[in-house]
Amino acid sequence: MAEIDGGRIAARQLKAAGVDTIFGVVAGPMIEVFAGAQAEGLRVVGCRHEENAGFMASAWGYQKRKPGVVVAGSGPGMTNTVTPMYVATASAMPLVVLGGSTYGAMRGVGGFQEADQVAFAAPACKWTAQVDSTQRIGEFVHLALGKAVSGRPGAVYLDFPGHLVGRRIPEEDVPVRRAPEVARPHPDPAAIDRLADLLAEAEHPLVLIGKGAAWADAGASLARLVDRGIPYLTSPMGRGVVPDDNPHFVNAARSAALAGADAILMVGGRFNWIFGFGRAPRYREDVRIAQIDIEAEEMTSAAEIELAIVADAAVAVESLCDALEGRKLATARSSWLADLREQRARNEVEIEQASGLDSVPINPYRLVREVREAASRDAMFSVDGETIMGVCRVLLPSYRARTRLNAGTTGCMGTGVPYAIGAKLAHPERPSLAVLGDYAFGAAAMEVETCARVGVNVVFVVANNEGIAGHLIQDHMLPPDSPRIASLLPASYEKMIEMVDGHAERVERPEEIRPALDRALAADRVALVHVRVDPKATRISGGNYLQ
Ligand SMILES: Cc1ncc(C[n+]2csc(CCOP(=O)(O)OP(=O)(O)O)c2C)c(N)n1
Repeated sequence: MAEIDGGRIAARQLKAAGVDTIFGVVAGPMIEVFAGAQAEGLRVVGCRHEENAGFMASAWGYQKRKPGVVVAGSGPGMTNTVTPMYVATASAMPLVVLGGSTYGAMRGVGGFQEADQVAFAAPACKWTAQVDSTQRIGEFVHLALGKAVSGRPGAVYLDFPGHLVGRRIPEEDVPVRRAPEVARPHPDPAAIDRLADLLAEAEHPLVLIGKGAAWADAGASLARLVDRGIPYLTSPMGRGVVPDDNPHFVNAARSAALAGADAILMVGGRFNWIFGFGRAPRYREDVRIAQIDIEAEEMTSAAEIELAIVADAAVAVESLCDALEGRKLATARSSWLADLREQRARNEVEIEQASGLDSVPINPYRLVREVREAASRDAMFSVDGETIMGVCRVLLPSYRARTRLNAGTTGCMGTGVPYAIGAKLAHPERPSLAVLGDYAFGAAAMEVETCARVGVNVVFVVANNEGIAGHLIQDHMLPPDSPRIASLLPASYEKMIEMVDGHAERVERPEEIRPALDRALAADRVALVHVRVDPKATRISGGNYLQ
């Protein structure tokens, strides 16, 4: 009778769920899972650190609308995945970590790499479990995959005691489970009518778009809604759900929009720090707030929500558009939209001016303008760093849902490199650019070797301002004459790509940026454009770098 080991059982279940790529660092006791994945025809991306594997898988899953899967070895291999699990849950990205743990007979007596891994994972995850037999591995993997994408996506952790992974059992004892087709939750029609009244009667309505709308692919419905004449703002990763060149997009007049709105509809976002908690002083005291979210628990937050609709964002917004069809909106009689457009134009003047500077060392606004002009509309951007992320926020557009990845809800540096790799593996046909500070690049730089080895042609753009936020923290926030702890060497980062025979560019002058970017985008291999930018340059506008 044919036998099968626990690793192969896990791999079969992954394949049945449509997962064709997994990430990880090969280690015991999960060798059989990696081997099983290869035997089942899955692509195994061997990474240089489990944390990076976790971020790559999160980005891959977010792009594919499937669970991203990481396989990690026991002890420190698994604990290295805790940060990506926390980030994935906070940023609503679907991530499944399969972690090997110490063998049963060694538990409690100082087994090799023994750790309470489920306890490490628990606060970072929406669900955790430990496999209890080889027979049930497929079932547990099925559960883990489903939990990661159900409702609001997030991280789940499944623990594999080592002795269960390598054990062989008769093949016919192993059923493969099929993922359910989950219909999109529809909204209550009466609530949609109330929401239509709320927006139709408001003089200063505003729509807020979060990455839940990106996940739900609500772009077409949202465009139909805002095109009725309603301005909208997005969260950083909600960019592109409605293309940024929509005339109702007012992120550049964000403070004025939040402060002036009398009725707000939040779609797939949260009233956390990114949206100023949805209350005064950034909002009007008397603002009326409605919210559409897939999670009922989201409706109890810092903000006072008047009307909460638990539903899929795309379906709910489409129903709302139908309910508004043929109705006149009170805002059409006000100057609300025109005023915000004027404010937007005023705010953009200084930024556009900075982006035209041809000073040496290069101003970061000039760099990002060149990136904007070199990239195609379908480009995917991963942005990571402090100053550079703030500059990208105001200058770099997005035109499609889920093409913008950044440090997210947790503000996690070190995501940019792996996110760009995960996105490229999900959509090899689209350009994937990572625009990174020198610290942010360094946090995961060794993954350039993964790119070269696996054949992932990401373009890394490193804005090197010689430190954490350039010299800002060192010179203005630390005591004068203190050791330069926030500074970094002006290292030759292009050499890190030469090391793996990638395409390397070093740029010192503004006129060199565009040709270097064009060559990097055309190179048929991983590429890095190292740009020396002014360490003294800071962001122009106020607000947090993520907002
Ligand atoms: C994991 C993590 N560690 C530390 C921080 C604190 N932090 C915020 S921005 C930043 C680095 C910014 O420097 P860089 O990436 O060079 O970009 P720049 O601001 O210079 O453009 C750090 C370390 C963080 N947000 N996340």
